[in-house]
Amino acid sequence: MTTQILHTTCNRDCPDACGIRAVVEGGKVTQLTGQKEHPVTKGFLCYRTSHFPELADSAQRLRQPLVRKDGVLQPTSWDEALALIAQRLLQIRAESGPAAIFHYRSGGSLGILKHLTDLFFDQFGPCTAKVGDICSGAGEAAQQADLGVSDSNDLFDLLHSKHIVLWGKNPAVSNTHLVPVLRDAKQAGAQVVLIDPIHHKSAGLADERLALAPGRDLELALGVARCLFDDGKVAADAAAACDGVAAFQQLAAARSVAEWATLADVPEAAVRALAARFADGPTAILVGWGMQRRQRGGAIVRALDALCALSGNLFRSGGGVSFYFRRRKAFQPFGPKVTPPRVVREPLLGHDLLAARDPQIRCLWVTAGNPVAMLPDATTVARAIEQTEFVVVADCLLTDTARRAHVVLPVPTLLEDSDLLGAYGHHWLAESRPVVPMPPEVRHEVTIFQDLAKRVGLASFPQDPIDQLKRHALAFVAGQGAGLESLRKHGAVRSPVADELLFPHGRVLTATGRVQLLDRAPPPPDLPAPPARAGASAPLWLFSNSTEKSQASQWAGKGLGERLWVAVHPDAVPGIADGARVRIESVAGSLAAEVRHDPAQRRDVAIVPKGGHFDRGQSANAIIPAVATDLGLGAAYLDCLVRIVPE
Ligand SMILES: Nc1nc2c(c(=O)[nH]1)N[C@H]1C(S)=C(S)[C@@H](COP(=O)(O)OP(=O)(O)OC[C@H]3O[C@@H](n4cnc5c(=O)[nH]c(N)nc54)[C@H](O)[C@@H]3O)O[C@H]1N2
Ligand SMILES: Nc1nc2c(c(=O)[nH]1)N[C@H]1C(S)=C(S)[C@@H](COP(=O)(O)OP(=O)(O)OC[C@H]3O[C@@H](n4cnc5c(=O)[nH]c(N)nc54)[C@H](O)[C@@H]3O)O[C@H]1N2
Ligand code: SF4
Ligand SMILES: [Mo]
Repeated sequence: MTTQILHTTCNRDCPDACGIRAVVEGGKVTQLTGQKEHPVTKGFLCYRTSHFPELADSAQRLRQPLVRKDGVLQPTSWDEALALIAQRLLQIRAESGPAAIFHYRSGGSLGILKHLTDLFFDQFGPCTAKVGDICSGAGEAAQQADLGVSDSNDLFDLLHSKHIVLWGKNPAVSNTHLVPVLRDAKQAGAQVVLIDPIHHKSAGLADERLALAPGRDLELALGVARCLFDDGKVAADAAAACDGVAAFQQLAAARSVAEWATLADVPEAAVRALAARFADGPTAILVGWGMQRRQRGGAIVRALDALCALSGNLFRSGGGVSFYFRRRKAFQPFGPKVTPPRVVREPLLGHDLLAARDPQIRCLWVTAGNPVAMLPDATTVARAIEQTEFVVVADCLLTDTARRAHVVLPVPTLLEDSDLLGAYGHHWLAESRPVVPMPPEVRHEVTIFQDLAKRVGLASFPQDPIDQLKRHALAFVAGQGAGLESLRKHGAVRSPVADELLFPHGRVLTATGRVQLLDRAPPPPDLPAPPARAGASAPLWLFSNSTEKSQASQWAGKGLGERLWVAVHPDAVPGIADGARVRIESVAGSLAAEVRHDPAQRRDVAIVPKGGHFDRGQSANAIIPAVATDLGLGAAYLDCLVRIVPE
């Protein structure tokens, strides 16, 4: 049996975009590790991708196209599947116009060629498109408003930091390749502070931990700002670099430091100590995704931007307020931006699908996403999809969403794909290439759309081979050492269009060149709690955080198991034993689960894993109401109160 060592790049929705080293024996992947040469991957992969072959070989893997006949999904040929899709797309467009067709693409693969899906529907319509971003919408919109861009200093600039604040972030689980950088920074003398209501694996990295009250980051940030103003620690150049200093100072002055500390539920001394760290920089804020998935998520991230700028940490090496790395910046788009005839708001997808009129949404195309499990108010999302006349799902796995489709199209997995990747956790670019061939009845998404374009008469859709499409995408950077041949020769290449420092000249990218400081501080939302009843816990904040074993709804190995679990402090559920069966109730519904006592947690939180399957009754989203964030149409997944009730 021949053994080959082959390399590719992970395309999952993860900040790291790892270089993968695959050992392939007799045409099968027998081991996956990280590339040692990749400056960020450093030779290791996360649990979920190391164990990916088990999932790719499981019964969940889609290996041939399926078409619904007599109510049941049945294997069919590509010709039959694509002929049916072409006929229905043409018919629905002719009868109801392209607004009756809605294309939903999520982040199942971050490959840049996946954007050709958007191009197809832009050219065929333009069709109804999604707006908003349930993942990072609020944070990106906040940074866009404040800084004119959401991007970051070089990842390794953290080695110059004196303090690194992990603000609502759990890198040990969801951004694992940040961990060695944090360790190196600590070796070089940096202190790490973790600000998170939840006690999790990254606590082991922290020199100090603030377990503040859920959603009270705005109050904490204003308390820190108040200290900086009171103690004369606002940077000398802040007035010149920022617009709105006086108004922001007024927000901070609305309460005393002690009052802000009480509202955030942390000791006053901790607020003062945090302010001292900002004054004694360079201090970097690494903004996590969790707390911007709240109704005030935009305002919270804006407050962190303001803290960074006012404390003089925005323009210096070792500083910065990093939420995102602009992963698509280096790539040339495949077509112009078009204005869709109508939009569906991603955080309110179920509602908007059902409410759409003149025309109704008659066709839904889902690619690289499992909205039935992953969008809030999942029960309404499922119902809306079930009621849609014609649903096509392109995926590698038979998901909750695929089970509701009329046509299911099997596409390559991350080990079979061919594409280009940027990363949202560092500035390296790389290529993905198959380490194993895809099964015979699986097709690359680009070729699916090329075939479909011919069937529906779209002459303008590019029919070039995949390598040529990659060259098109790399046209901006090919002359600067990041062409396709360079990527192939060197593996990952640092993006030539990303500087070491995001703002090296003391100016940001807003219209005035100055930071726009937060000018309003909305109070915390008044959230509805389910009614009390005998034996039920007090209202608890429901967290649905990333777990090591899954990538959203894609579970490695045995998956979540039979029963959903919910972790709580024992005092939060008086009379309910560890291991007891319970129901988790919100105003939107309830789920069966098994209690896990965790004395390290606050007494007002309940934690379930992100990504449970809807049809197995394990998706937190079945009980999470659909509410948009204040900015960027994100989803306020975490503003959800539940009670734990014995079963
Ligand atoms: N293993 C694994 N890794 C993943 C993913 C996965 O599903 N599994 N998903 C990927 C994706 S899609 C994304 S977008 C990223 C991000 O994935 P996320 O899981 O969203 O991000 P994290 O930053 O790890 O986790 C959010 C953190 O925010 C904290 N948090 C929640 N509310 C608050 C609050 O009010 N205040 C503060 N200070 N903290 C709060 C949570 O307790 C949690 O620790 O990770 C990617 N990485
Ligand atoms: N309660 C709660 N809900 C959440 C979150 C949370 O923290 N809590 N996090 C939110 C976040 S941050 C995100 S990003 C979303 C994630 O939500 P989704 O993007 O829906 O995530 P997945 O469940 O990973 O679905 C991605 C699908 O893409 C498929 N796929 C992989 N590669 C390809 C490919 O090349 N082509 C195609 N067509 N398909 C492919 C996978 O098999 C998988 O079924 O979930 C959100 N939902
Ligand atoms: S999911 Fe993230 S950490 Fe895991 S291999 Fe892929 S890029 Fe690396
Ligand atoms: Mo995400």
